[in-house]
Amino acid sequence: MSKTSIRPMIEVALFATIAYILDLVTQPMSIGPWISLSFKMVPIFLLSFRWGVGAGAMGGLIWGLLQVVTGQAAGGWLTLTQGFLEYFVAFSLIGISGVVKPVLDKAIIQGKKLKSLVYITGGILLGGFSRYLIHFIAGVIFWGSYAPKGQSPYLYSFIVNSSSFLGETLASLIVFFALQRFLGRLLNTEK
Ligand code: 218
Repeated sequence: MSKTSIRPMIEVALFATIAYILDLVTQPMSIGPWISLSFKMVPIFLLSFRWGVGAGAMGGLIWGLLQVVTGQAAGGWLTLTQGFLEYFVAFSLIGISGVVKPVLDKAIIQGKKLKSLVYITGGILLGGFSRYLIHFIAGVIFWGSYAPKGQSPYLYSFIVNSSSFLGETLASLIVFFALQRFLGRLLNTEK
């Protein structure tokens, strides 16, 4: 049996809490009529890139759980199935971004800057897309009645969720690109 070491566990708790607090205290930054940047997924991506899929998924799950137990999810919680999908499954799926960790580590060790950024971009897009695919599906099934008169639930859910998807993943990409000089130290878990 393999034992989970203490360090990633502490970081999961810390970064999930930071994501929750960022969500509470920051306003999305509007960059046009359709997209607002929102940086709150960054801590979960950091977890995924530092420790891999399992830690990222655990961090996302705890972030979702924190929103639910503190009542922050109330407005987005319609039914048990929908709430479970959108707060537990969707947020855990952000951790999929960690699949790039092995190749990312290699690229960073070899000092290949462009390659590192390509893997980070791939991880962020994959994690963000996986999460928002769930929100899109839940939007069609559970939020269709909120669509403007005459608009199909598919189009409505696509408009709402693709705009949030873009705002959140774009913001995360900007942060990681801005921090590229420090990636080696940010993602090094050895010391
Ligand atoms: C069309 C539509 N409206 C609302 C929701 C609910 N939703 C969307 C995105 C993210 C989250 C989690 C909280 O940030 C929620 C609950 C939807 N899926 N579709």
